[in-house]
Amino acid sequence: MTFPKDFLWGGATAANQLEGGYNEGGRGLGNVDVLPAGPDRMSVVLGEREMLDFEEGYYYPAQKAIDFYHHWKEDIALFAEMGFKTFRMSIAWTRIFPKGDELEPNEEGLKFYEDIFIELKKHGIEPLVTITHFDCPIHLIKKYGGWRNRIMLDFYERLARTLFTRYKGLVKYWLTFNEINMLLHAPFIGAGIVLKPGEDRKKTLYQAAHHELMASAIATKIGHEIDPENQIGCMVAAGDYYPNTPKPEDVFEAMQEQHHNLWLIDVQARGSYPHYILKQMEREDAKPEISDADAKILAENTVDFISFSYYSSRVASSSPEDKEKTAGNIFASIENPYLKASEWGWQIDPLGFRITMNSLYDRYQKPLFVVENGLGAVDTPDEAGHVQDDYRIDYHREHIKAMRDAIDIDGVPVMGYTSWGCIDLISAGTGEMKKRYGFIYVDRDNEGNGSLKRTKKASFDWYKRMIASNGEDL
Ligand code: BGP
Repeated sequence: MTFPKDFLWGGATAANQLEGGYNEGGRGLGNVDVLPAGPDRMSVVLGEREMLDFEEGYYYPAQKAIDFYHHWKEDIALFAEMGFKTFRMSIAWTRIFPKGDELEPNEEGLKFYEDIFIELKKHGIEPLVTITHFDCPIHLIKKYGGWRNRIMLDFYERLARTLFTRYKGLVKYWLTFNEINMLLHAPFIGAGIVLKPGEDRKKTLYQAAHHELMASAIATKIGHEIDPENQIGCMVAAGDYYPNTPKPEDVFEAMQEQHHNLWLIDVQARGSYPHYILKQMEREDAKPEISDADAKILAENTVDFISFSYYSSRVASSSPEDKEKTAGNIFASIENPYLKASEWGWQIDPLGFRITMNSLYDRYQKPLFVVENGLGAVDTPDEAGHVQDDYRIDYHREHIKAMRDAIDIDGVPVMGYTSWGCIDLISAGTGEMKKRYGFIYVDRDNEGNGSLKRTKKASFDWYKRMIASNGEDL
Protein backbone atom coordinates (compact mmCIF):
# COMPACT_ATOMS: atom_id res chain seq x y z
CA MET A 1 0.00 0.00 0.00
CA THR A 2 1.14 3.51 -0.67
CA PHE A 3 -0.35 6.71 0.63
CA PRO A 4 -2.33 8.79 -1.87
CA LYS A 5 0.14 10.42 -4.24
CA ASP A 6 -0.81 13.97 -3.27
CA PHE A 7 -0.67 13.17 0.47
CA LEU A 8 0.43 16.28 2.39
CA TRP A 9 3.36 15.29 4.63
CA GLY A 10 4.83 18.02 6.76
CA GLY A 11 5.22 19.66 10.13
CA ALA A 12 3.16 21.87 12.42
CA THR A 13 3.86 24.92 14.56
CA ALA A 14 2.10 27.89 16.16
CA ALA A 15 3.18 31.55 16.08
CA ASN A 16 3.44 32.06 19.83
CA GLN A 17 5.55 28.96 20.39
CA LEU A 18 7.82 29.63 17.44
CA GLU A 19 8.26 33.23 16.37
CA GLY A 20 9.52 35.42 19.19
CA GLY A 21 10.09 39.01 18.03
CA TYR A 22 7.21 39.93 20.30
CA ASN A 23 7.89 43.66 20.12
CA GLU A 24 9.11 43.88 16.55
CA GLY A 25 7.45 44.76 13.26
CA GLY A 26 4.72 46.84 14.90
CA ARG A 27 3.35 43.81 16.76
CA GLY A 28 1.02 44.30 19.72
CA LEU A 29 0.81 42.21 22.88
CA GLY A 30 -1.22 39.01 23.02
CA ASN A 31 -2.49 36.67 25.72
CA VAL A 32 0.29 34.27 24.77
CA ASP A 33 2.98 36.82 25.55
CA VAL A 34 2.02 37.09 29.20
CA LEU A 35 2.05 33.35 29.86
CA PRO A 36 4.93 32.82 32.27
CA ALA A 37 7.12 29.72 32.44
CA GLY A 38 7.10 27.80 35.70
CA PRO A 39 4.54 26.51 38.18
CA ASP A 40 2.14 29.47 37.88
CA ARG A 41 1.70 29.01 34.15
CA MET A 42 -1.09 26.45 34.27
CA SER A 43 -3.38 28.55 36.45
CA VAL A 44 -3.03 31.41 33.92
CA VAL A 45 -3.64 29.05 30.97
CA LEU A 46 -6.76 27.73 32.68
CA GLY A 47 -8.11 31.25 33.28
CA GLU A 48 -8.04 30.80 37.04
CA ARG A 49 -5.53 33.50 37.70
CA GLU A 50 -5.42 36.89 36.05
CA MET A 51 -2.05 37.93 34.68
CA LEU A 52 -2.65 40.42 31.89
CA ASP A 53 0.65 42.26 32.17
CA PHE A 54 4.27 41.29 32.56
CA GLU A 55 5.04 40.85 36.24
CA GLU A 56 8.32 41.15 38.04
CA GLY A 57 10.09 37.86 38.79
CA TYR A 58 8.61 35.87 35.91
CA TYR A 59 10.17 34.65 32.70
CA TYR A 60 8.02 34.79 29.56
CA PRO A 61 9.27 32.25 27.01
CA ALA A 62 7.15 33.42 24.05
CA GLN A 63 9.00 36.72 23.87
CA LYS A 64 11.83 35.09 22.00
CA ALA A 65 10.54 31.52 21.51
CA ILE A 66 12.96 30.01 18.96
CA ASP A 67 13.22 33.29 17.10
CA PHE A 68 11.67 32.05 13.87
CA TYR A 69 11.05 35.76 13.30
CA HIS A 70 14.71 36.08 12.32
CA HIS A 71 15.43 32.47 11.27
CA TRP A 72 12.51 31.63 9.00
CA LYS A 73 14.48 31.33 5.76
CA GLU A 74 16.95 28.94 7.28
CA ASP A 75 14.16 26.92 8.94
CA ILE A 76 12.10 26.68 5.77
CA ALA A 77 15.20 25.45 3.92
CA LEU A 78 15.48 22.63 6.48
CA PHE A 79 11.78 21.75 6.08
CA ALA A 80 12.31 21.68 2.31
CA GLU A 81 15.32 19.41 2.76
CA MET A 82 13.07 16.97 4.66
CA GLY A 83 10.76 17.06 1.64
CA PHE A 84 7.79 18.75 3.34
CA LYS A 85 4.75 19.10 1.10
CA THR A 86 3.02 21.31 3.64
CA PHE A 87 3.90 23.47 6.62
CA ARG A 88 1.35 24.31 9.30
CA MET A 89 1.83 27.68 10.98
CA SER A 90 -0.40 30.25 12.58
CA ILE A 91 -0.86 33.97 12.29
CA ALA A 92 -0.09 36.13 15.32
CA TRP A 93 -3.25 38.27 15.38
CA THR A 94 -1.19 41.04 17.02
CA ARG A 95 1.11 41.31 13.98
CA ILE A 96 -1.87 42.05 11.74
CA PHE A 97 -4.03 44.06 14.16
CA PRO A 98 -1.76 44.97 17.10
CA LYS A 99 -4.64 45.87 19.40
CA GLY A 100 -7.28 43.85 17.61
CA ASP A 101 -9.92 46.54 17.12
CA GLU A 102 -8.16 48.82 14.60
CA LEU A 103 -9.76 49.40 11.22
CA GLU A 104 -6.54 49.17 9.24
CA PRO A 105 -4.07 46.30 9.38
CA ASN A 106 -0.36 46.61 10.08
CA GLU A 107 1.42 46.32 6.73
CA GLU A 108 4.67 45.11 8.27
CA GLY A 109 2.89 42.13 9.79
CA LEU A 110 1.10 41.29 6.55
CA LYS A 111 4.36 41.48 4.65
CA PHE A 112 6.12 39.22 7.16
CA TYR A 113 3.72 36.34 6.48
CA GLU A 114 3.56 37.08 2.77
CA ASP A 115 7.33 36.68 2.48
CA ILE A 116 7.10 33.37 4.34
CA PHE A 117 4.34 32.04 2.09
CA ILE A 118 6.30 33.04 -1.01
CA GLU A 119 9.39 31.29 0.35
CA LEU A 120 7.38 28.15 1.11
CA LYS A 121 5.90 28.12 -2.39
CA LYS A 122 9.38 28.53 -3.85
CA HIS A 123 10.21 25.21 -2.21
CA GLY A 124 6.95 23.61 -3.35
CA ILE A 125 5.54 23.65 0.20
CA GLU A 126 1.84 24.36 0.61
CA PRO A 127 1.11 26.59 3.64
CA LEU A 128 -1.55 25.34 6.06
CA VAL A 129 -2.56 28.36 8.11
CA THR A 130 -4.31 28.44 11.47
CA ILE A 131 -5.97 31.84 11.78
CA THR A 132 -5.79 31.75 15.57
CA HIS A 133 -3.77 29.30 17.62
CA PHE A 134 -4.44 30.09 21.31
CA ASP A 135 -4.02 33.71 20.30
CA CYS A 136 -5.91 36.86 21.26
CA PRO A 137 -4.73 40.50 21.50
CA ILE A 138 -4.48 41.50 25.15
CA HIS A 139 -6.30 44.76 24.42
CA LEU A 140 -9.39 42.80 23.36
CA ILE A 141 -9.27 40.91 26.65
CA LYS A 142 -8.87 44.02 28.78
CA LYS A 143 -11.39 46.16 26.93
CA TYR A 144 -14.06 43.68 25.87
CA GLY A 145 -13.55 40.57 28.02
CA GLY A 146 -12.35 38.33 25.19
CA TRP A 147 -14.68 35.86 23.50
CA ARG A 148 -17.42 36.23 26.11
CA ASN A 149 -18.29 39.38 24.15
CA ARG A 150 -20.06 39.07 20.79
CA ILE A 151 -18.17 42.07 19.47
CA MET A 152 -15.24 39.68 18.94
CA LEU A 153 -17.02 38.41 15.84
CA ASP A 154 -16.42 41.76 14.14
CA PHE A 155 -12.73 41.81 14.96
CA TYR A 156 -12.20 38.21 13.94
CA GLU A 157 -14.12 38.74 10.73
CA ARG A 158 -11.90 41.69 9.88
CA LEU A 159 -8.82 39.61 10.56
CA ALA A 160 -10.05 36.69 8.45
CA ARG A 161 -11.15 38.92 5.56
CA THR A 162 -7.79 40.69 5.58
CA LEU A 163 -5.91 37.40 5.45
CA PHE A 164 -8.07 35.76 2.77
CA THR A 165 -7.82 38.87 0.59
CA ARG A 166 -4.12 39.46 0.96
CA TYR A 167 -3.03 35.83 0.64
CA LYS A 168 -5.39 34.79 -2.14
CA GLY A 169 -3.49 32.47 -4.46
CA LEU A 170 -0.74 31.93 -1.87
CA VAL A 171 -2.65 30.05 0.82
CA LYS A 172 -5.34 27.48 0.12
CA TYR A 173 -5.59 25.45 3.35
CA TRP A 174 -6.95 27.25 6.41
CA LEU A 175 -8.01 26.30 9.95
CA THR A 176 -10.22 28.75 11.82
CA PHE A 177 -9.38 27.99 15.48
CA ASN A 178 -6.79 25.65 16.93
CA GLU A 179 -8.36 22.94 19.13
CA ILE A 180 -11.63 24.80 19.50
CA ASN A 181 -12.78 22.38 22.24
CA MET A 182 -9.86 23.54 24.40
CA LEU A 183 -11.70 26.72 25.36
CA LEU A 184 -13.95 24.67 27.64
CA HIS A 185 -10.92 23.48 29.61
CA ALA A 186 -8.42 26.31 29.22
CA PRO A 187 -10.45 29.52 28.74
CA PHE A 188 -7.53 31.93 28.78
CA ILE A 189 -5.66 30.44 25.86
CA GLY A 190 -8.80 29.19 24.13
CA ALA A 191 -10.95 32.31 24.45
CA GLY A 192 -9.02 35.11 26.18
CA ILE A 193 -11.17 34.63 29.27
CA VAL A 194 -10.18 34.92 32.92
CA LEU A 195 -13.16 33.79 34.97
CA LYS A 196 -14.35 36.32 37.52
CA PRO A 197 -15.15 35.23 41.07
CA GLY A 198 -18.74 34.04 41.16
CA GLU A 199 -19.10 34.00 37.37
CA ASP A 200 -21.20 31.13 35.98
CA ARG A 201 -18.41 29.20 34.29
CA LYS A 202 -20.62 27.08 32.07
CA LYS A 203 -22.76 29.95 30.86
CA THR A 204 -19.76 32.10 30.02
CA LEU A 205 -17.90 29.34 28.24
CA TYR A 206 -20.90 28.12 26.23
CA GLN A 207 -21.55 31.69 25.12
CA ALA A 208 -17.88 32.15 24.19
CA ALA A 209 -18.00 28.84 22.31
CA HIS A 210 -21.03 30.04 20.38
CA HIS A 211 -19.17 33.20 19.44
CA GLU A 212 -16.17 31.23 18.19
CA LEU A 213 -18.44 28.87 16.26
CA MET A 214 -20.12 31.86 14.63
CA ALA A 215 -16.76 33.47 13.87
CA SER A 216 -15.60 30.22 12.33
CA ALA A 217 -18.71 29.90 10.15
CA ILE A 218 -18.45 33.53 9.02
CA ALA A 219 -14.77 33.06 8.18
CA THR A 220 -15.65 29.91 6.24
CA LYS A 221 -18.25 31.87 4.28
CA ILE A 222 -15.91 34.76 3.50
CA GLY A 223 -13.03 32.43 2.68
CA HIS A 224 -15.14 30.57 0.13
CA GLU A 225 -16.48 33.81 -1.37
CA ILE A 226 -13.05 35.39 -1.75
CA ASP A 227 -11.53 32.29 -3.30
CA PRO A 228 -13.58 29.19 -4.08
CA GLU A 229 -10.29 27.26 -4.13
CA ASN A 230 -9.94 27.75 -0.37
CA GLN A 231 -10.25 24.63 1.77
CA ILE A 232 -11.29 25.56 5.28
CA GLY A 233 -11.23 23.17 8.21
CA CYS A 234 -12.09 22.96 11.87
CA MET A 235 -9.57 21.65 14.40
CA VAL A 236 -10.22 19.53 17.48
CA ALA A 237 -8.03 18.07 20.22
CA ALA A 238 -9.14 14.50 19.53
CA GLY A 239 -8.59 11.14 21.21
CA ASP A 240 -11.34 8.58 21.65
CA TYR A 241 -12.61 7.61 25.08
CA TYR A 242 -12.47 3.98 26.14
CA PRO A 243 -14.71 2.74 28.93
CA ASN A 244 -12.63 1.60 31.90
CA THR A 245 -14.58 -1.68 32.03
CA PRO A 246 -17.51 -3.17 30.08
CA LYS A 247 -19.76 -2.06 32.94
CA PRO A 248 -22.60 -0.16 31.24
CA GLU A 249 -22.05 2.82 33.57
CA ASP A 250 -18.46 3.10 32.33
CA VAL A 251 -19.56 2.73 28.71
CA PHE A 252 -22.10 5.48 29.28
CA GLU A 253 -19.48 7.71 30.86
CA ALA A 254 -17.19 7.19 27.86
CA MET A 255 -20.03 8.12 25.51
CA GLN A 256 -20.70 11.29 27.45
CA GLU A 257 -17.05 12.30 27.46
CA GLN A 258 -16.96 11.73 23.71
CA HIS A 259 -20.01 13.98 23.32
CA HIS A 260 -18.43 16.59 25.50
CA ASN A 261 -15.30 16.55 23.38
CA LEU A 262 -16.96 16.66 19.98
CA TRP A 263 -20.04 18.86 20.18
CA LEU A 264 -18.28 21.94 18.83
CA ILE A 265 -17.09 19.91 15.86
CA ASP A 266 -20.63 18.59 15.37
CA VAL A 267 -21.67 22.23 14.89
CA GLN A 268 -18.80 23.05 12.53
CA ALA A 269 -19.15 19.88 10.47
CA ARG A 270 -22.92 19.34 10.45
CA GLY A 271 -24.13 22.91 10.81
CA SER A 272 -26.25 22.67 13.93
CA TYR A 273 -26.03 22.09 17.66
CA PRO A 274 -26.46 18.39 18.48
CA HIS A 275 -29.50 17.38 20.54
CA TYR A 276 -27.47 16.18 23.52
CA ILE A 277 -25.64 19.44 24.15
CA LEU A 278 -28.78 21.56 23.78
CA LYS A 279 -30.46 19.40 26.43
CA GLN A 280 -27.45 19.61 28.67
CA MET A 281 -27.25 23.40 28.33
CA GLU A 282 -30.93 23.66 29.22
CA ARG A 283 -30.47 21.43 32.25
CA GLU A 284 -27.58 23.56 33.37
CA ASP A 285 -29.53 26.75 32.73
CA ALA A 286 -26.60 27.90 30.62
CA LYS A 287 -27.91 27.94 27.08
CA PRO A 288 -26.19 30.58 24.93
CA GLU A 289 -28.16 33.07 22.86
CA ILE A 290 -28.53 31.50 19.41
CA SER A 291 -30.73 33.53 17.07
CA ASP A 292 -32.42 32.14 13.96
CA ALA A 293 -30.03 34.19 11.88
CA ASP A 294 -27.10 32.57 13.72
CA ALA A 295 -28.54 29.11 13.13
CA LYS A 296 -28.79 29.89 9.41
CA ILE A 297 -25.16 31.01 9.18
CA LEU A 298 -24.00 27.87 11.00
CA ALA A 299 -26.11 25.65 8.75
CA GLU A 300 -24.91 27.23 5.52
CA ASN A 301 -21.21 27.35 6.30
CA THR A 302 -19.88 24.01 7.40
CA VAL A 303 -16.21 23.15 7.08
CA ASP A 304 -14.57 21.36 4.15
CA PHE A 305 -12.50 18.98 6.26
CA ILE A 306 -11.91 17.90 9.84
CA SER A 307 -8.45 18.48 11.21
CA PHE A 308 -7.33 17.26 14.59
CA SER A 309 -4.48 16.77 17.02
CA TYR A 310 -3.93 13.33 18.45
CA TYR A 311 -1.51 12.53 21.24
CA SER A 312 -3.37 9.88 23.22
CA SER A 313 -6.57 7.95 23.74
CA ARG A 314 -8.46 8.55 27.00
CA VAL A 315 -10.20 6.33 29.53
CA ALA A 316 -13.50 7.16 31.24
CA SER A 317 -14.73 5.64 34.46
CA SER A 318 -18.00 6.09 36.32
CA SER A 319 -16.43 5.50 39.69
CA PRO A 320 -15.54 8.64 41.68
CA GLU A 321 -12.38 7.08 43.18
CA ASP A 322 -11.00 6.38 39.70
CA LYS A 323 -11.36 10.02 38.75
CA GLU A 324 -8.47 10.81 41.09
CA LYS A 325 -6.13 8.68 38.96
CA THR A 326 -5.78 11.15 36.13
CA ALA A 327 -3.26 10.59 33.37
CA GLY A 328 -1.19 13.31 31.81
CA ASN A 329 -3.15 15.90 29.93
CA ILE A 330 -5.69 18.66 30.53
CA PHE A 331 -8.45 16.22 29.51
CA ALA A 332 -10.13 14.08 32.11
CA SER A 333 -8.79 10.57 31.68
CA ILE A 334 -7.70 7.86 34.02
CA GLU A 335 -4.61 5.80 33.39
CA ASN A 336 -4.73 2.94 30.93
CA PRO A 337 -2.63 0.08 32.33
CA TYR A 338 -2.08 -1.36 28.86
CA LEU A 339 -0.18 1.66 27.59
CA LYS A 340 3.23 3.19 28.15
CA ALA A 341 3.53 6.91 28.71
CA SER A 342 5.85 9.74 27.71
CA GLU A 343 8.03 11.47 30.29
CA TRP A 344 5.14 13.88 30.80
CA GLY A 345 2.66 11.07 31.40
CA TRP A 346 0.94 11.30 28.01
CA GLN A 347 -0.03 7.74 27.19
CA ILE A 348 1.10 6.36 23.84
CA ASP A 349 -1.53 4.54 21.79
CA PRO A 350 -1.05 4.19 18.01
CA LEU A 351 -4.06 1.90 17.65
CA GLY A 352 -6.08 4.55 19.47
CA PHE A 353 -5.06 6.88 16.63
CA ARG A 354 -6.64 4.51 14.11
CA ILE A 355 -9.73 4.16 16.30
CA THR A 356 -10.00 7.95 16.58
CA MET A 357 -9.70 8.39 12.80
CA ASN A 358 -12.41 5.81 12.26
CA SER A 359 -14.81 7.40 14.66
CA LEU A 360 -14.22 10.93 13.32
CA TYR A 361 -14.86 9.81 9.76
CA ASP A 362 -17.80 7.68 10.76
CA ARG A 363 -19.33 10.67 12.50
CA TYR A 364 -18.68 13.37 9.90
CA GLN A 365 -17.93 11.76 6.53
CA LYS A 366 -15.59 14.57 5.65
CA PRO A 367 -11.89 14.14 4.84
CA LEU A 368 -9.56 14.19 7.82
CA PHE A 369 -6.29 16.06 8.18
CA VAL A 370 -3.92 15.07 10.99
CA VAL A 371 -2.39 18.40 11.93
CA GLU A 372 -0.67 17.44 15.20
CA ASN A 373 0.90 14.23 16.43
CA GLY A 374 4.23 13.74 18.12
CA LEU A 375 6.26 12.89 21.18
CA GLY A 376 7.42 15.47 23.72
CA ALA A 377 10.70 14.18 25.14
CA VAL A 378 13.96 15.32 26.73
CA ASP A 379 16.70 15.15 24.11
CA THR A 380 20.33 14.96 25.14
CA PRO A 381 22.83 15.89 22.44
CA ASP A 382 26.08 13.87 22.44
CA GLU A 383 29.48 15.56 22.48
CA ALA A 384 29.27 16.31 18.78
CA GLY A 385 25.84 17.88 19.34
CA HIS A 386 23.91 15.03 17.72
CA VAL A 387 20.59 13.75 19.09
CA GLN A 388 19.88 10.06 18.52
CA ASP A 389 16.13 10.21 19.09
CA ASP A 390 15.09 6.65 18.25
CA TYR A 391 12.16 6.96 20.70
CA ARG A 392 10.72 9.73 18.53
CA ILE A 393 11.23 7.71 15.34
CA ASP A 394 9.42 4.76 16.97
CA TYR A 395 6.54 6.99 17.99
CA HIS A 396 6.02 8.40 14.50
CA ARG A 397 6.58 5.06 12.80
CA GLU A 398 3.88 3.36 14.84
CA HIS A 399 1.42 6.23 14.40
CA ILE A 400 2.04 6.48 10.67
CA LYS A 401 1.48 2.71 10.37
CA ALA A 402 -1.81 3.10 12.24
CA MET A 403 -2.79 5.93 9.89
CA ARG A 404 -1.87 3.78 6.89
CA ASP A 405 -4.16 1.04 8.20
CA ALA A 406 -6.97 3.53 8.76
CA ILE A 407 -6.64 4.65 5.14
CA ASP A 408 -5.85 1.35 3.49
CA ILE A 409 -7.80 -1.22 5.50
CA ASP A 410 -10.62 0.88 6.94
CA GLY A 411 -11.10 3.27 4.01
CA VAL A 412 -10.79 6.54 5.91
CA PRO A 413 -9.83 9.47 3.64
CA VAL A 414 -6.90 11.42 5.10
CA MET A 415 -5.46 14.50 3.37
CA GLY A 416 -2.18 14.79 5.21
CA TYR A 417 -0.08 14.47 8.33
CA THR A 418 1.88 17.28 9.97
CA SER A 419 4.00 16.26 12.94
CA TRP A 420 3.70 18.62 15.88
CA GLY A 421 6.70 20.84 16.62
CA CYS A 422 8.72 19.64 13.62
CA ILE A 423 11.37 22.02 14.90
CA ASP A 424 11.81 22.26 18.70
CA LEU A 425 9.65 25.01 20.14
CA ILE A 426 8.12 26.23 23.39
CA SER A 427 5.66 23.82 25.01
CA ALA A 428 2.15 25.23 25.22
CA GLY A 429 1.34 23.43 28.45
CA THR A 430 4.53 23.90 30.42
CA GLY A 431 6.28 26.79 28.67
CA GLU A 432 9.40 24.66 28.76
CA MET A 433 11.95 24.26 26.02
CA LYS A 434 13.08 20.88 27.30
CA LYS A 435 9.82 19.22 26.24
CA ARG A 436 10.95 18.81 22.65
CA TYR A 437 9.03 17.42 19.67
CA GLY A 438 11.29 18.35 16.77
CA PHE A 439 13.29 16.66 14.06
CA ILE A 440 15.49 19.74 14.33
CA TYR A 441 17.19 20.53 17.63
CA VAL A 442 17.29 24.17 18.71
CA ASP A 443 19.98 25.20 21.16
CA ARG A 444 17.94 26.97 23.77
CA ASP A 445 17.14 26.02 27.36
CA ASN A 446 14.28 26.55 29.79
CA GLU A 447 15.70 29.87 30.96
CA GLY A 448 16.13 31.22 27.45
CA ASN A 449 19.89 30.66 27.18
CA GLY A 450 21.56 29.15 24.12
CA SER A 451 22.82 30.03 20.66
CA LEU A 452 19.53 29.14 18.89
CA LYS A 453 21.64 27.04 16.51
CA ARG A 454 19.61 24.47 14.56
CA THR A 455 20.94 20.87 14.33
CA LYS A 456 19.37 17.88 12.58
CA LYS A 457 18.42 14.98 14.87
CA ALA A 458 18.45 11.32 13.78
CA SER A 459 14.70 11.63 13.21
CA PHE A 460 15.36 14.30 10.55
CA ASP A 461 16.88 11.74 8.18
CA TRP A 462 14.24 9.16 9.03
CA TYR A 463 11.36 11.57 8.33
CA LYS A 464 13.05 12.67 5.09
CA ARG A 465 13.35 9.06 3.87
CA MET A 466 9.80 8.35 4.94
CA ILE A 467 8.44 11.30 2.94
CA ALA A 468 10.61 10.51 -0.08
CA SER A 469 9.09 7.01 -0.19
CA ASN A 470 5.60 8.43 0.45
CA GLY A 471 5.28 6.43 3.65
CA GLU A 472 6.71 3.14 2.32
CA ASP A 473 10.05 3.30 4.07
CA LEU A 474 9.09 3.30 7.71
C1 BGP B 1 -1.71 21.02 21.52
C2 BGP B 1 -1.49 22.41 21.02
C3 BGP B 1 -0.10 22.77 20.63
C4 BGP B 1 0.98 21.96 21.30
C5 BGP B 1 0.63 20.55 21.65
C6 BGP B 1 1.60 19.85 22.59
O1 BGP B 1 -2.71 21.03 22.48
O2 BGP B 1 -2.32 22.72 19.91
O3 BGP B 1 0.03 24.15 20.70
O4 BGP B 1 1.79 22.64 22.11
O5 BGP B 1 -0.65 20.43 22.18
O6 BGP B 1 1.39 20.29 23.90
P1 BGP B 1 2.56 20.71 24.85
O7 BGP B 1 3.28 21.81 24.15
O8 BGP B 1 1.93 21.15 26.12
O9 BGP B 1 3.42 19.51 25.02
